[in-house]
Amino acid sequence: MRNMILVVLLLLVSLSIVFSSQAYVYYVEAENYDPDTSVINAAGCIWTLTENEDMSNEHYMKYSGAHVGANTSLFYTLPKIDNPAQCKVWFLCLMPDGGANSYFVYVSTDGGGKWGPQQTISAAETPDWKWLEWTPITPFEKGEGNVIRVAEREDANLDLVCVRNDGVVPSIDEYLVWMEEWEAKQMAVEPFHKATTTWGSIRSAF
Ligand SMILES: [Ca+2]
Ligand SMILES: [Ca+2]
Repeated sequence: MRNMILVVLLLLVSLSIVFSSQAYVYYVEAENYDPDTSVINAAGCIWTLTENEDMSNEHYMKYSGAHVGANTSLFYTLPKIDNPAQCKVWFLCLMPDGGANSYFVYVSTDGGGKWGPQQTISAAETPDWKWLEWTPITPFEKGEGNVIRVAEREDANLDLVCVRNDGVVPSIDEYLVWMEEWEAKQMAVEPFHKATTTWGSIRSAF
């Protein structure tokens, strides 16, 4: 009996080591911003929820209006991070011209109370949706409380956000597999109430 208990304890310890060293990968649709804190319309600055069947979840956030610098912001609260080292953020975005190829971005590690310095991220303009990488200068912290803020700087559009520490470039194919596992995990811990999303027509070209 004592041996049995020892074996079970060893198994639990090794399982916790395996899980704590797992890569952190989290995806969130741009349109699933935190509704209570995000500001999508202020003083002529507007993020519009836009339908497009080629986009992930058939929606993306389109910015239009004045460029006064971070007047409107989309906030994304990240789930608990066990290993924040090497964490980077990726945006699936559309930056079609020189007036639409940048965002202002920020990190908070205390749930949005204080924010790290503003960063500008940009990429060469192209007519295609692409993954833009961001290495935050404010490092994420272990645990809960990490929040990303994406604010307008130009007219760049946003479809999907990914945060990860495994150095891998995100893809829609990976996201679809990840989403199934994520939804199964959510169903295991809480009533499933966000099943309205349809994934059938997501373009697989990314
Ligand atoms: Ca520009
Ligand atoms: Ca989307």
